[in-house]
Amino acid sequence: MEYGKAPESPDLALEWLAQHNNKMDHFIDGDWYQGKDHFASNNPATGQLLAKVAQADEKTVNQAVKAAEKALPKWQALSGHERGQFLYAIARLIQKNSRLFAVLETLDNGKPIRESRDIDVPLAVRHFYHHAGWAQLLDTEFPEHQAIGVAGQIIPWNFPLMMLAWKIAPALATGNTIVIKPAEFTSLTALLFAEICQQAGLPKGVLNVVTGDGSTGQHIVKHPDIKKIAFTGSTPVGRWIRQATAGSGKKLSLELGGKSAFIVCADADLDAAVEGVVDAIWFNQGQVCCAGSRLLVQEAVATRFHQKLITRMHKLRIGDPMDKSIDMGAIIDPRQQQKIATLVQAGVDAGACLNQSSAELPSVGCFYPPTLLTDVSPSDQVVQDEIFGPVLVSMTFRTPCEAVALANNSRYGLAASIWSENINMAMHLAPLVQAGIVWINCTNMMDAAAGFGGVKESGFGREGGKEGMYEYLTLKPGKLKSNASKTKNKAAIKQQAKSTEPVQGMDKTPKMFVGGKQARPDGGYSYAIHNTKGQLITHAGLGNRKDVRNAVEAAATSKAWSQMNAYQRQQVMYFMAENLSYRKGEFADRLVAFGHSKKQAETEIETSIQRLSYYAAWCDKYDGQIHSVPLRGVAMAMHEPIGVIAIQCPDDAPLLSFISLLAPAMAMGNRVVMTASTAFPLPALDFYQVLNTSDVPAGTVNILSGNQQELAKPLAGHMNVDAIWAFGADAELIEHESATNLKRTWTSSNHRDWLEANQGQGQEYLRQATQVKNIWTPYGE
Ligand code: TAP
Repeated sequence: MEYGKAPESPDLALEWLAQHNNKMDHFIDGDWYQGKDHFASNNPATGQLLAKVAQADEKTVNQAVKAAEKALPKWQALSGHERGQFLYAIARLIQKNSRLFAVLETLDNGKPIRESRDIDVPLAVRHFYHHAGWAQLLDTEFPEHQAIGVAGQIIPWNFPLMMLAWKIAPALATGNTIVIKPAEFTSLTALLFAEICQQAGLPKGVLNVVTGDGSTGQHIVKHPDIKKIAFTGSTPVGRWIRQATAGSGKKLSLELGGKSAFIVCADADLDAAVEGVVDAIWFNQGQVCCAGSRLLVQEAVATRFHQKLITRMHKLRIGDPMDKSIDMGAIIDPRQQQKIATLVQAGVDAGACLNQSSAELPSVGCFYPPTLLTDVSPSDQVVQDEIFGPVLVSMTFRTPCEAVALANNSRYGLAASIWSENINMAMHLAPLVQAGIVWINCTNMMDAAAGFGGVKESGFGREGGKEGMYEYLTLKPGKLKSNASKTKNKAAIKQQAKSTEPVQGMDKTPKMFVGGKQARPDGGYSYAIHNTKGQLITHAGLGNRKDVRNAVEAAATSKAWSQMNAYQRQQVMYFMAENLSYRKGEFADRLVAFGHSKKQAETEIETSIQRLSYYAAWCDKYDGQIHSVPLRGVAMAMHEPIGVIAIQCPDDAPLLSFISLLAPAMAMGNRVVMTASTAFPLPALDFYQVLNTSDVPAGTVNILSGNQQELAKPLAGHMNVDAIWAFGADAELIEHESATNLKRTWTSSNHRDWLEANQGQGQEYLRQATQVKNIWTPYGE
């Protein structure tokens, strides 16, 4: 049967553009703000000009930030209920104007009207309703938190309205004000949205939209009065932003690229899986961050599956995105089309077999056919790089173990899709795959109630769900002391500056602890340790980059701790508390030698024992959640360990701070590389005795000593370190170097009173020690 044409009328959107004389300005302080220069925004399906859009320079960005700052106090002073009412009004108004939004989005982006009408716009609406609810619940659900301030948000062109909603809704709900920049190719729905906010009566300056290219984004990133950057886009730009914001104290969330695996087991419902692939890679022309672009098929069914898939691929309809019966629309821009074609050609040159849809493409506009590349190798460029187009690469596997190895052989970790009629097998694979989202027998499921975001070079942070709310919140002042408060061990820290001069020769220097064994520093150097009166008490090993390498290797290859269940970890951690209790006397001597009074030493040790017990208790209680998504099935938010965490300990309370950071990381199943306090590393180095007698598997905890500043760079830059917490060393250096593999960072410029339970322990630590994986499983036939 042939399809007829079912075109949607563009008139509504064209009229809206005409009302603006096809020339769009910025939206600042509740009104239109004239831009100096304008660039063309074209319809990718026809190449025709839709409107001229303003280019924001530094002055315009400053203007927007000023308006956002001015609006902040009143916006924050509103009750959660009052702010929720605005979000609710915005949701209602988008719904009322949904046809206009859908048509404008399709004209501007080239995506099929069916998708903008049925997916993009409803999901945007859903985000505002969902977060209207969070605004209402803010005080009771996040009592210790408050808004960050002015949020700078930068979004890509593939889901312009949806990405905008994912960013703006939580920022407004939490009481932040906003400066947002849409992508250069697709600014129009963001400007229509600004108009909707005007209609909703949103106070002036709460939302500011500046349009422009990457340079506008750079001005936002670098603006000193912007306290939070939320970025969605490519990994290279995300990496630059990480470096540009290093040491600035800006909170950062990065939603970056992906190369998600689509795993088809031999027992899968193959016809359903074929439809899954269509949705995974040909939805939105494959310009989807979480696109299932790497197909992994079990060898036994690979030929049959490829045949079915190719047959289906030839039936896809490609053409005018305004046609309601079209499957695939236009690619965003001729440059992106060229990039796709070049990468595909490179794949073919490297030996891939090219299968392409035989559908006739429109003679004008920017189109690329659905493509399948088989006979590729795991290291091929087309397998490793994000193509961001309708191109699927396919490989085969024999065993589930091999499927996991292939799936994880990527620098990205955004999503994965697993197809099997054996739910035990699928649920076994889901935690093994390194990804922020796993879809079982489904794909591309998204909802405001479930967090979305990746691991590895797909970035960090989540959008949606309770987990997404924390991205726009910070702890209330008073919870932490500021830098101004004096550290207790000031004298020792001053002394330490002199004492890191290496001392030749080794004696009874306390050793470092690597891979379950005591280890001498690779360089053979030690440095002098003084007490708080400045008297020399002993020497400690001066670790170097080779010691870092050894410690990270030990942590990365030792998997036993992460494979233990929560109950087993809990037993070991209670055992650690017990063993520390047995050694109270030795640790007290160390602390007294350092300069503590006997009473201070006893208090610190007693609190350390309690803290170990506190996190032992949390091992089996920091549960995930079943999110209430509109699906006949479940979306499980699981708390997963991050992997290898490098932790730089502060100088104050040298035993307690060490344990306060070690214990939550261990409780959640991470392996750690601890860098002891430079000034007084002895209690941390002594702790190996507790570890050795408490059944902690070798490699789980590695302890280095030396100059933290020198160890910071190799640790922060190491590709096998997944997160770094810096309570001692320079935040700027750590954050800058962390951009290598986009590891998560937790740097604290505030001094903490480690003896205080509300500062030295709590769920903040557990959140830093985990990442949320959302696993979606529909049920029913
Ligand atoms: P990018 O080139 O990274 O652009 C994203 C946004 O950043 C655009 O608004 C862009 O402006 C701006 N930008 C460019 N250079 C900048 C700089 N130096 N400083 C600040 N801002 C800068 O990405 P794209 O090509 O638009 O989008 C595709 C990428 O986004 C893919 O990698 C895709 O996987 C990723 N993506 C990820 C997700 C999630 S949730 N993980 C969702 C959607 C897309 P211009 O457009 O004006 O250049």
